[in-house]
Amino acid sequence: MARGLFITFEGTEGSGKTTQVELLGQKLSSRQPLMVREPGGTELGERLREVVLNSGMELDGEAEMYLFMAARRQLLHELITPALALGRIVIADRYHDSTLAYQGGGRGVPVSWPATFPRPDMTFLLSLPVHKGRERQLSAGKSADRVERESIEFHNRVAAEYERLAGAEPERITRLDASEPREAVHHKVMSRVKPAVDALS
Ligand code: Z5A
Repeated sequence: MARGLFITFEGTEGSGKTTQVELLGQKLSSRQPLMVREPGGTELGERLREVVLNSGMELDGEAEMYLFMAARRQLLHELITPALALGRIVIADRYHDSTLAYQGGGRGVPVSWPATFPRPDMTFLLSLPVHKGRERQLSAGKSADRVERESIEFHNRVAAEYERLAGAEPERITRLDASEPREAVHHKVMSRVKPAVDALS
């Protein structure tokens, strides 16, 4: 079976994931990559996004974890798995490492990696001090969602868990200094992505 290339971006808020996803998508546009963001990308995912991020509902941490994972499973089923099976490139703005970091590291919920969730071929962790990411969001005029409104201690635990995950899987997860200029970060992303893309054709 053909297997495309599955690339994910992770990091705390304002670390530049969406910026890097867009730059990479533009660079690889001739290959028409599938670009997705989490939670979202399907009708179920977008509805669950509203519930977990914007509804104001008080959620149990484990219930929240299952909602993120239900959205992910539907995204895999509808879009990611078929695209990879056709040999396409998939670029995801957050994936299961987010649940490990936020619900696992941040909330202390036990989170495992389901056997039916494929591991990305490569993951970029955009590493930035939490307060700098928040400053970027404030200067961009972005209002905080339910998770973003959590305490600085929560976000520091999330950042620490991301660092731990990167240390545990150095071959998959490339840690990048997200305080560097956008183009410098993109250049480092491309230096890892290009050989893998060349190997596809
Ligand atoms: N969440 C969860 O808890 N569990 C899960 O399983 C999943 C998610 C999947 C999703 O929110 C929330 O859901 C998130 C985790 C939780 N909440 N938190 N925290 P979202 O999708 O709305 O937001 P986000 O994923 O956190 O992304 P973001 O905050 O929008 O930021 P970003 O994508 O990392 O950054 P950006 O939009 O590319 O850049 C932010 C600003 O910085 C912008 O003005 C850029 O122009 C600027 N920027 C970008 N790069 C640079 C550099 N290099 N230098 C200077 N300025 C830069």
